[in-house]
Amino acid sequence: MTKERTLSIIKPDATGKNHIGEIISTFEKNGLRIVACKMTHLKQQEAEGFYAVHKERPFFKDLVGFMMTGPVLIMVLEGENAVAKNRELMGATDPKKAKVESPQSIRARFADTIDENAVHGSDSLENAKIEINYFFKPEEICERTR
Ligand code: IDP
Ligand code: MG
Repeated sequence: MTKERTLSIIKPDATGKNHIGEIISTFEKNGLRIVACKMTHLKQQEAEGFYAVHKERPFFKDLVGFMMTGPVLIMVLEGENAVAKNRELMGATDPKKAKVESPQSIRARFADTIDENAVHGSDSLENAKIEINYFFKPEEICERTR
């Protein structure tokens, strides 16, 4: 087991439905700790840059548009196997699948459609580092002192 950091975003559908607390609570109850956090309304350039890996996908424009429909909560989560743990807690990309596979997952509980699915989570340790650097300066990440 190794301590890792991963990037989580609570997307505009979930912030709009007032589910921030329940989502964070899910992370904390499952061994993930928030070590950096900011609430922001993404600008087009920020959203496009963040999802650049998906720029050839047919849903890219809609995804970027959706991510700007309201505030997002961007967090760095830390814990043992944080990348995989967060993906497990999130559930499948399509909430309909998540509801069948993992009814207690965040997407099963708080999302209904594949395009508005409550949370983002880094999919590998390598991408976690890139995504954390995209949104946070090193000094914005709080080391645990007690
Ligand atoms: P992930 O968020 O589970 O890692 P990705 O395949 O990386 O899923 O897709 C990024 C985001 O793009 C998804 O979370 C979802 O918001 C959106 N998305 C993915 N596939 C579709 C689709 O088929 N239609 C519409 N939106 C999609
Ligand atoms: Mg992804």
